[in-house]
Amino acid sequence: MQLIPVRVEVELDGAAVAVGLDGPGTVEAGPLDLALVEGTGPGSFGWRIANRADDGVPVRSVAVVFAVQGHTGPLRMFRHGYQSWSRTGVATFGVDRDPTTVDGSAALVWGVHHADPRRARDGELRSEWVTVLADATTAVRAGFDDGSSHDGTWRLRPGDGGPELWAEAYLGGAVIAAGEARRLHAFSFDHGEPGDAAELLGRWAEHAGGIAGARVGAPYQVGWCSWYQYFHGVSEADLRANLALAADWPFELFQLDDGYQAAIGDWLETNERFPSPLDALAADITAAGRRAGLWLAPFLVAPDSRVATEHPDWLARLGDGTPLPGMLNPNWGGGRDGIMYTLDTTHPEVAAHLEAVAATLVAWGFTYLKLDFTFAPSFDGIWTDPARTPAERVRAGYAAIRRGAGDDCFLLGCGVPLANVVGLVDGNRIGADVAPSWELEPDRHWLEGYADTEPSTRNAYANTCTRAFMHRRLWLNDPDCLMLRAEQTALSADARRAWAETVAVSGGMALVSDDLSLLGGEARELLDEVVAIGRVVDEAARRGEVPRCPDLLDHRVPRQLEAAGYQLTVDPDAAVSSLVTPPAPS
Ligand code: 9PG
Repeated sequence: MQLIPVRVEVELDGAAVAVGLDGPGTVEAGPLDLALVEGTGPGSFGWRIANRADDGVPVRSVAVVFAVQGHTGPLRMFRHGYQSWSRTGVATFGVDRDPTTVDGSAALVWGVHHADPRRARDGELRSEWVTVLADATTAVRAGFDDGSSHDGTWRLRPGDGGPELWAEAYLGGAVIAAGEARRLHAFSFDHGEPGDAAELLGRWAEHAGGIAGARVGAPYQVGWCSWYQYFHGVSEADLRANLALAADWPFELFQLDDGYQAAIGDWLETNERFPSPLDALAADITAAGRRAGLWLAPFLVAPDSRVATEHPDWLARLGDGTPLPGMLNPNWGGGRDGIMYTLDTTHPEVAAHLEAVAATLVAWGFTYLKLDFTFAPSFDGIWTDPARTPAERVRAGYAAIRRGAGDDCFLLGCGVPLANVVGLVDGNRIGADVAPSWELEPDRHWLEGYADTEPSTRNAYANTCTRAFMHRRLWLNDPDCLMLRAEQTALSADARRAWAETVAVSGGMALVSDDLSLLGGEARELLDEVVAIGRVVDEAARRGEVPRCPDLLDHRVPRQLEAAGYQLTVDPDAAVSSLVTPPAPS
C-alpha cells in the first residue's frame, strides 16, 4: 500500500479551494500560501500557511490529500476518538460509517465527539490525531506530532480514483491575520504489518509525548471516588462515612466528585448537602492520610450561577449574541433545564479566574483535580480572541489551571480533547464511564451513532484496550473506576473480575467507587490483586514496556491485553475473562 500526495485542500469559512501538489513545494490556495516541506524524520512532513491578503482570513481546515494505492483487500482504519469518552477502535472502509452519518444522529453531540463538529461525508471514516490504515498485508501509521495548536483529523474518503487519506489540520475558523505565517503540526507515516499496529502506535505516542513534554512521572494511583455509587446525590455524610471506613483500605487518593458544588461554575462554595466548607473537607481527608481530590467542570457555568450572573462578559457567545451552550445535563438544573454556558478561555479575566480557582483549591488542600466536560471551549462561537483555534482555546483553559494549581498538583483530564492537553495533565480518562452494568442499561435512551460512548462497563473496557498504548507515554491512563460491590449492581462476579483484571493489566489508575460498607473480603481481595498486578505493569510501562493490545485491528472491541508477562483474554459479549500470570521469578 502506498500513499501518494496529490493535492491540497483549503477550507476558508464558506469557500473551499483545491490545488494540485505532488510533493514538497509551495502552492497558492486562495489568499493563502501553503508550503509543504520534508520533515526531520523519514516519512515526515512539515507545513505552514501564510496569508497573502490585506485582511484577516478565517481558516476552517487545511489538508494534504494522499491517494491510497496498491492496497490488497478491504481497508481497515484504527479510528482514534476525539475526547476521553469517544470510542476508539477499528472500522472497515466501505462498511462502517462515521457516526454523524448514521440515521437519526443528533447534530447536538457532533462537536462533543469530533474536532470538526459538522457531518462527515458519506462513506468517510475519520480518526483524530493518529490512525493506522491496514490492508491484508501492510499497515501504515499516520499521525500528527502534536495537538496543542490545532487538531489533526485523518479522513479516509472515497475519491474519484480510489480511496484518499486526508491529513487535515483543523483550525476551526481561526483568523489568520494579514501577512501572518503559521506553522502547522508536522505529520508522519510509519510502516509495518497489520499485527504491528500496537507497536506502530506506541512508537508514535513515545514521539508525540516527547515533543509536547508529556507529564508521565506521577506515581501509580490508588484511590476512592464518590461518583459511581452516589452520583449527583452525594452528601458530606456519605463522604465522611467512607473516609472513616477507608482507614482499612490502601487508598492514597480520596476524591469527591460532582454533587458538592453550589452551582456549576461556583466551585468554591458547597450546597446544602455539604454543611462544611471545602477547606475543612480537604483538611479532614488530608488528616486521614489521603490526598484530597476534587471534581470540577471548569469551563462550564450554570446560567444562574454566581460566576455567570456576575460576569456575563466572561461567556463565549453564539452569533446571535446569546451565551454559547457547552453541555446539556438536566441533573445540574441551573435555571435553563440543564443548559450550561461556556467560559471564554481566551478572555484574560477568565484565564485569571481559572488560575485563581485552581490556586485556591490547592491552597485549601485539594492537590488532585479532575477537570471534566472540558471539550466545551472547542465549540464554534464568538470568542474574545478570534485568532485562536479550538485546540488553543481548550489548552488555554488547562494552561491557566496548571498555572494556578502549580507543578505538584495532579491534574486529571476528563471529557477532554486528548491531543490538546499533553504536557499539562498528569492523567487522562481514556474511555466512557463505567456503570454498575456491563451492557448499556436497556431503558437508557442513547444517542444514535454514539451508544458506544455512553456509560457501560463494556464501553470503558473497549477503550482501555484500544488506548492502552498511550499509558506513561502521553500521560497516565485513567480507565475509569473499578466496580467492586456485589449488591446494588447488575454486574456479575465474572464481569466485575473481567473489568478489574483489565484495569490491572492496563497499568492504569486504580480507583474504587463503591460505598465501602458494601464491600466484603472478596471485593478487597480483588482490589489487592488489581493493585499488585497494576504496580508491576505500571513499573514496566515506566521502563518503556507499555501494555499491548495484540488484536487491535481484528475486532471492534478487542479481546486481548498483555503486559509484563500477563496475558488477559476477555469475551466482551459474555463478560468473562481469563488471566495468564507470568511464572514467579525463581
Ligand atoms: C460527573 C461525571 C463523572 C464521570 C465523568 C462524567 O452526557 N452526559 O450527560 C454525561 C454525564 C456524565 C458523564 C459523562 C457524560 O460523566 O466521566 O466520571 O465525573 O461526569 O457528572
